[in-house]
Amino acid sequence: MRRCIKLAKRGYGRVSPNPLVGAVIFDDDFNIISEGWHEKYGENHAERNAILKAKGDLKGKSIIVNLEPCSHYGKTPPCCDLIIEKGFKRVVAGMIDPNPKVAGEGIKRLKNAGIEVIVGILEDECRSLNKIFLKNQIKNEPYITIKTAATLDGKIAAKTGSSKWITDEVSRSEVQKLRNIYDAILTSSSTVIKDNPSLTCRLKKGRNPIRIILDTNLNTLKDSKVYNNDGTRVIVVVSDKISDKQIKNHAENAEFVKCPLKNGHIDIKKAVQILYEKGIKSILIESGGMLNKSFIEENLADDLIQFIAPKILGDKEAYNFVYGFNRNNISECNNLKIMSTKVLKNDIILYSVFEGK
Ligand code: AOF
Ligand code: ZN
Repeated sequence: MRRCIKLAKRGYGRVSPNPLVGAVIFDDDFNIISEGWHEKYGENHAERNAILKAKGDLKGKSIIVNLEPCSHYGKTPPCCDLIIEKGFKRVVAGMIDPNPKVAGEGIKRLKNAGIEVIVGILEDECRSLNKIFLKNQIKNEPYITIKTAATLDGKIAAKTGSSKWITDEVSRSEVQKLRNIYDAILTSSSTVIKDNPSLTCRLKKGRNPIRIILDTNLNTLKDSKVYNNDGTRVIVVVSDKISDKQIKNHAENAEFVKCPLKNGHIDIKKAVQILYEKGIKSILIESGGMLNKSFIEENLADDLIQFIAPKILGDKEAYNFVYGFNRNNISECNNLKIMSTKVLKNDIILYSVFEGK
């Protein structure tokens, strides 16, 4: 199963809105006969790729896959039909497919064909691998992660605004990996104005995420780097009070979405739903304390990825990665669950999930 998960990750950035899936075919002595993964949206599923690559008869062999084999006709025919046709004796699945078109039907069909089926191996890891797909299928909402790069005392910039370079180059290359995973990166107009980021993915085999800018009053300059015409989709979410004329005069290659306001700012709950309907299944927020706070306060963020540098800024006027809750008691805190940590060269990454998510 660990091998399946590893193979599945080769699909990062290429399979959305479909799940990440890897499959391994093996014999009774646990020799690997073939492996495959879901490589690209709309193309063969992992199981079919592993089967097509295998040489020789597959009768009596076993196949292990991190997601239940499908039973429906989508862009491709049902994988469980192919597994039955090839005469496999055993199927091991990491988890049930949450897609209502499958949801246990694949397992049932395999069992009815006399195949031994084992479900739930490394299930937590399998669920975490497909956390985006799971949330999309169950809630019809995008998966939202807040990413921050801060000092030990939680500062993302000094009071002068200087924020380069809190974390080191190893951390920054990890951020590139994240940008390759999410459908879109979301930031605020103030971050665009202050930092002029490009928000691209500079990995060799990576692809650029869609760029989303929340710009209530259309304050960003149209020659900001985020509007570079590099073939990447750019979406600007503006107030529904912004006129078509203002939009026409702004960046030519961007799409504009008008959104109602809440307390003078974009209603992010509405914005997120509009974006989901536009095909954005996962969002990485790379912004400042205000926007981070809004996503946390509206209970929209699923998890938090914190890059922490071993530095202390210590100025109470410096910018915090979350700003403006004004809470007086510890009992009013937002609680998270720490899932894992990764020690890099100088910095660490802390992964936590918001309580109730
Ligand atoms: C994948 N890759 O390896 C597996 C999937 O439209 P289709 O035919 O590509 O079907 C997509 C659904 O198939 C997907 O939502 C999931 O339920 C199931 N399994 N999908 O993209 C795979 N095994
Ligand atoms: Zn399938």
